[in-house]
Amino acid sequence: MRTFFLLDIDCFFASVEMALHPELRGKPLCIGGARGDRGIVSCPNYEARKYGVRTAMPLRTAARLLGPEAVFMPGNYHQYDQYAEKVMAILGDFTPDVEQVSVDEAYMDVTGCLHFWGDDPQRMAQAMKDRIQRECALSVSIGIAANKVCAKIAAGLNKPDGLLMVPAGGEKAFLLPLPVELVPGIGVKTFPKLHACGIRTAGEAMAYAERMSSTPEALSTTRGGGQSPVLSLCRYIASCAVRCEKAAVFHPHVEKSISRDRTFSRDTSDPQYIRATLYYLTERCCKTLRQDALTASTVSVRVRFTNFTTVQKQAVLRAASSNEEDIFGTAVRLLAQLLAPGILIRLVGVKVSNLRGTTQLSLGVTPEEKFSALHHRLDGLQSRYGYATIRWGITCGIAGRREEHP
Ligand code: TTP
Ligand code: MG
Ligand code: MG
Repeated sequence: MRTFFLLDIDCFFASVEMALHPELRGKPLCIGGARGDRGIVSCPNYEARKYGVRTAMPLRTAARLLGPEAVFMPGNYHQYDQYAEKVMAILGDFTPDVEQVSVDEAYMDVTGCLHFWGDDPQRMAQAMKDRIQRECALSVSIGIAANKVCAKIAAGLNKPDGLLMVPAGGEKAFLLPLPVELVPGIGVKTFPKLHACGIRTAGEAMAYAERMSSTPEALSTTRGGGQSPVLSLCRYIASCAVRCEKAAVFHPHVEKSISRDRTFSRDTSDPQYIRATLYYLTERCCKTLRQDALTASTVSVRVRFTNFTTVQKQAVLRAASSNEEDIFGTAVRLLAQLLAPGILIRLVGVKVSNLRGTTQLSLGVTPEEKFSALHHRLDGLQSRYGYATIRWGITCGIAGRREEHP
């Protein structure tokens, strides 16, 4: 039997802002843009959630629901990364088995460390929460269980500032009454299919899996036939009640892709401005690649028109790269294929994918290596003295506009 924790920071982006600006505490707060901007809310704090504001809601809808005393901020992603790193480092002091699965979330296998805490997982989790609160001024929620799925659900059930343990052996009783929407790993499009079969809770899914296990349909799967998506989902849910991860197999989290996009405050057809914005977004992707010692081999560009139609094109680079010269060179060619003169667009975005780690030693000899060395120097200067200290001329066209978040 093993013990897993899932820790998730409560309203992460907003919590960092409240940690940095304590005067914001107690007020509804939305991260994602200024009040009245056209973008969406990326993180509302819990005061804002009381008014029905949710992640991905348009900022303007949020402003209507919240009234004038609410605070809106574009967000400082560099700060959020730093806070996430600090929290993850604290987790590493408690257990070596930390698997970060998103910016503010990590699984831990604490089985081997529990004896330090009198074999009391809740004591260990409380100590973790206290230390994060003391050192980062952030509140987190922790779920504890014998498998990762139950730990994840438990962390979400008592947010914010939650600590919930599923007793070993109590996984089935814990899952039975929960709506299927709470089980992680099921796509949103599948819920209507479950509902159509009268399955709304995990318990109903388990009963369905059991009922169907002796039907001809299920038997056909044992002969290599297909299994209905509903049945396989119900079996997956049933497996969550008995699933005891034997050992933690942790892989360092490697992003599959990195993307940045920008919704303009006013639709535009200005090619220079769109190009400058695309460069700026490419630069942000490249900085992340360099920071994580990754290179990308595929670039894609996305454009959304005034009528919300979105088009996308992608291309493979001649060689994997993290340099703007290669990636923007390809991105701007793709952009040219997507734009038409005079046609207004509301969003432009760039994505790099097919990522892999850079293992080769750079000797600074080839032009690519020289560019790479230059970019690393610029990254260092910009992160130390600010983005505007030294910048490529092409981005001067967007300087001072709200689109820019260094
Ligand atoms: P979550 O942990 O999903 O959400 P949260 O921390 O804001 O709130 P909760 O208390 O429910 O955990 O995501 C972490 C951060 O990632 C969040 O603060 C903002 C960002 N995010 C997005 O930018 N877009 C998204 O669609 C989601 C879900 C999150
Ligand atoms: Mg969170
Ligand atoms: Mg999260």
